[in-house]
Amino acid sequence: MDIIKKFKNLIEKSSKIVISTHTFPDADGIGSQIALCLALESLKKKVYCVNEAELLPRYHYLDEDKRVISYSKYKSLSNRFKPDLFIVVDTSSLDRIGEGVKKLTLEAKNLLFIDHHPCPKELMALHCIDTSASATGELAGNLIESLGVELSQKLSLLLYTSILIDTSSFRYPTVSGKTHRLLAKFLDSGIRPAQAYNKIYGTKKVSYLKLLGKILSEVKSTEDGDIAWISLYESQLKKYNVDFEDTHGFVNHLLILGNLKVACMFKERGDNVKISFRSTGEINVEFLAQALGGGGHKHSAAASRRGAMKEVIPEVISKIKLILKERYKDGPKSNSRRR
Ligand SMILES: [Mn+2]
Repeated sequence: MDIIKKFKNLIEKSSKIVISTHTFPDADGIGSQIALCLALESLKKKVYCVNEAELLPRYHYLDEDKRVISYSKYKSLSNRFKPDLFIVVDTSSLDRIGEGVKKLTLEAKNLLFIDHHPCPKELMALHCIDTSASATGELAGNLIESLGVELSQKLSLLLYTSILIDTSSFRYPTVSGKTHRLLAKFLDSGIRPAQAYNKIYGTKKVSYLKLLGKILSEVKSTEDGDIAWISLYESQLKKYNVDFEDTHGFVNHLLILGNLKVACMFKERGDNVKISFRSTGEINVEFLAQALGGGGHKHSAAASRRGAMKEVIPEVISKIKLILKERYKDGPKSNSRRR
């Protein structure tokens, strides 16, 4: 396999490696980053995990050995080095890793993206990018195995969590037999699904549930049920004392609706509205997000729009209506979920 060859060649040539991920990292970015770090260290490589900012406390359990440091901490280290290889995981855009970390990449001899987000073919050819992978964690797991490194419990929990979070508990179309064969190896290491699941989803307070209840009780949908959406205001986060970062999964609750094609969540964030899109399969929400200046995957994407909620919501919903109308103008498609 081409990606594996590329990766092994680069690793063989490198002894000093820095690994980073995008800003506001999720468990896929962090899990893949730390798993790769531990695997490469077991091969006697010198490795630093450097992110633009420190990890949020909620992710500390993934980083027991405190391997991830902030850019400013790294700059203050006396034994920092010029890396032979700089690895960026879970994004293929240097604009997404933060200003400080971006500067660090210039010091490296080689740069490698390990990612599963859609990107130009040219970039894909030069890096370890596989858009068919369910998560960067799946890719990282394959690469780690190719190095002959054992999938220990520690590595397995990190990578299992990566895939769990990026597939919304293994429900997205990117989850394949290959994904599950890798997941089986993680379970064989001794980790248990509940162990990973509870750390990610089982840590909330009653106030969180009340906010979720409030948001879901105000769900809106088009008459035919093709589109459903929820909205979250900053004043509500304050009132219920919930962290913005904890609300990303709210939109997934809409996926239980029978006739649904596209689910959206609008989140007020200062002068911007963050929009999350989910598709139940037929509609490519990546295009939708791109049309609004964002991006993502076919089944899950996001964009950000300047303006007030009351302007952005109707604008975006009418765009989606147009897209659906165009797609279904010749009558319903035969592969429709409801039929
Ligand atoms: Mn990811």
